[in-house]
Amino acid sequence: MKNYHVAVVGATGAVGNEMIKVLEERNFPVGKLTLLASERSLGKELSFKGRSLPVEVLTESSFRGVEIGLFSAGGSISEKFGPVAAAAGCVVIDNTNAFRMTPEVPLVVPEVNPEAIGLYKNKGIIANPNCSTIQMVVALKPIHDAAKIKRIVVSTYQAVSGTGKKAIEELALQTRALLSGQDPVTKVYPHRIAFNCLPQIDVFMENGYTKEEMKMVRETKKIMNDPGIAVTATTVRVPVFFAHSESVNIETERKITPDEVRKLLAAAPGVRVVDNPAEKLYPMAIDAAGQDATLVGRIREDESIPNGINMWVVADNIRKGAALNAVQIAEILIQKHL
Ligand code: NAP
Ligand code: 3JM
Repeated sequence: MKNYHVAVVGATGAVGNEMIKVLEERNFPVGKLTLLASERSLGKELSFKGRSLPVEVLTESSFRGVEIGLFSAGGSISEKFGPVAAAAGCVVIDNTNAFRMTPEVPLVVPEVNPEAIGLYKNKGIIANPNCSTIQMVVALKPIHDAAKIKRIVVSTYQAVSGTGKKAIEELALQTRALLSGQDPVTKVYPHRIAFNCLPQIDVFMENGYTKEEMKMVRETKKIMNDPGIAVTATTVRVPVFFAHSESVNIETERKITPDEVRKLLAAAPGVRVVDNPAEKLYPMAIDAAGQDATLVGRIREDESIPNGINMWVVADNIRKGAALNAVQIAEILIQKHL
């Protein structure tokens, strides 16, 4: 079996760290691993399969001989270095917002549209969707295939780890400060996040929505290959460290019962149904953290319309929402396309 030269761009970050872990756990055939970050990380070492590897500074010549590049160092880094890597013959799997809506670039969730991966040939780039979109479409694709979803109304409860290492630290420090009667310091978010909910993720756009909300709207249509699905989103940051939760309301063309939904989802790849109200069992962030599956529960009829379903969808935003999804794409890429 062939081994590949893989580079992780943003290796010292929350997502990059998890990428290294997932490559190791899934025994991805890595021949050589190149770890890239900024000058700030010069001298750092990270461990992979029991060996310590140096972190190198990202430059335009970092991609010589690299076959697969997993990018998670922010949109502007991907915009600049993604095409450079692709020109050097590396297939870029990009975790940022940089190329998701570029028509020639496939936007992939392996459980939903693995066939799109072949389009990597267009630009040498495959985009990984936003974390909140990924877990939602994993849960909705089987229902869309069975009953055709006409409209989605989603509200998210997103963990601070989605903002990166500094935000994880900010929630911990603010919580400790407040519990010790001290003033909390706010640096990463526009307001205090400890003991609070912020109805703003990413920047505001002209239509009054945030960019994160519009990512969910546009990415869902592209991944499901159905521009006709109506999607509206409210994205909220909550004081949770790991795993995003989502209240998802759908309206379908054909009527589908909660039991049918449970049956479909029980057989769906990447989904675990956790739905037993009598036993107080439902998906929770503390159970999804560290797991690969997208947990779905609280499945019930929306009694306010003829064909409606409500559900609660939870997944680890750093794993399925980012690192795991990217490595799953890489696995299909090497099995079917390289
Ligand atoms: P993070 O913990 O803040 O890590 C950022 C990483 O980027 C670090 O490794 C950092 O290196 C590196 N970096 C920053 N500026 C750089 C530069 N000029 N040159 C080279 N490397 C640079 O953030 P994170 O949570 O891992 O997220 C990173 C990115 O991944 C986000 O900006 C976002 O675009 C994407 N992301 C995607 C999803 C998704 O849903 N698919 C989820 C979360 C994040 P240093 O340590 O040297 O600073
Ligand atoms: C998740 O470029 C940046 O500052 C990154 C902002 C960011 C993104 C993004 O827009 O790529 C932080 C966290 C995402 C994402 O997955 O969309």
